[in-house]
Amino acid sequence: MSRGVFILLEGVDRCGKTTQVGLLSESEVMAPCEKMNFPDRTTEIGKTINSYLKSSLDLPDQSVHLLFSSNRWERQPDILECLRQGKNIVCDRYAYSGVAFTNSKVDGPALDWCKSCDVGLPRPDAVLFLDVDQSVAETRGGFGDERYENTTHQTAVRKVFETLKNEDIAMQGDAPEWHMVDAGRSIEEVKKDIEEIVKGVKERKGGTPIGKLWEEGVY
Ligand code: NYM
Ligand code: MG
Repeated sequence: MSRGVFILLEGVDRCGKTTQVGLLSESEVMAPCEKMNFPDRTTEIGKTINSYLKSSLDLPDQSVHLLFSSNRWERQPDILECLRQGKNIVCDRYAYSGVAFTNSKVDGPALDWCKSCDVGLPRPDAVLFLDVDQSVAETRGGFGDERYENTTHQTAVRKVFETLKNEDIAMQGDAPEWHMVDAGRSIEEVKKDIEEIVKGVKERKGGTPIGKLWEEGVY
């Protein structure tokens, strides 16, 4: 039995990720599929993260960064088991959000420090970046409800995503594939585009070993 593929959807807040993760998880191209999302607010660590995002708890930037990372590590065994059992994973945010949202803070921790916490996690086969104009994202419902949801921070977050994309492209062979998806279109158009991308990823990555994130090229 071949392993499952690990598809990650990333982007700024209100880019439509959660909608598309839901649709992709039900699409036949991903069957059998396990849907995951980070932060996973259901765990004890996730509940603390939720309090931080709702601004009912303050923490130093490094401390909350480690909680976000730890929230991924606590799902590491499940991710590996799924992939080994031949189940595909579609994931709503992962370590890329982790690095982008922390490193983009004013006087935030350095990029390499941010990345180091997630080095060795199961590596996604592909990062699908849902790209939407910041002005469009901000008109979508709920923008501004949580910490980080302001124009200045979101603009800085985009720049770090761009850096991470370029680093992965420079790593070539073993890095996740990056695909920029124009998420300013209708839900149906974006969905079709994503499904086509995923078909290609399955063909290219299906038979390869499960990789570890950011292990080569950084240290
Ligand atoms: N976020 C998400 C981080 O700051 N670090 C992380 O590691 C992850 C996974 O949490 N603004 C931020 C991005 C979002 C916020 O995510 C909540 P969501 O997908 O809106 O529930
Ligand atoms: Mg959000």
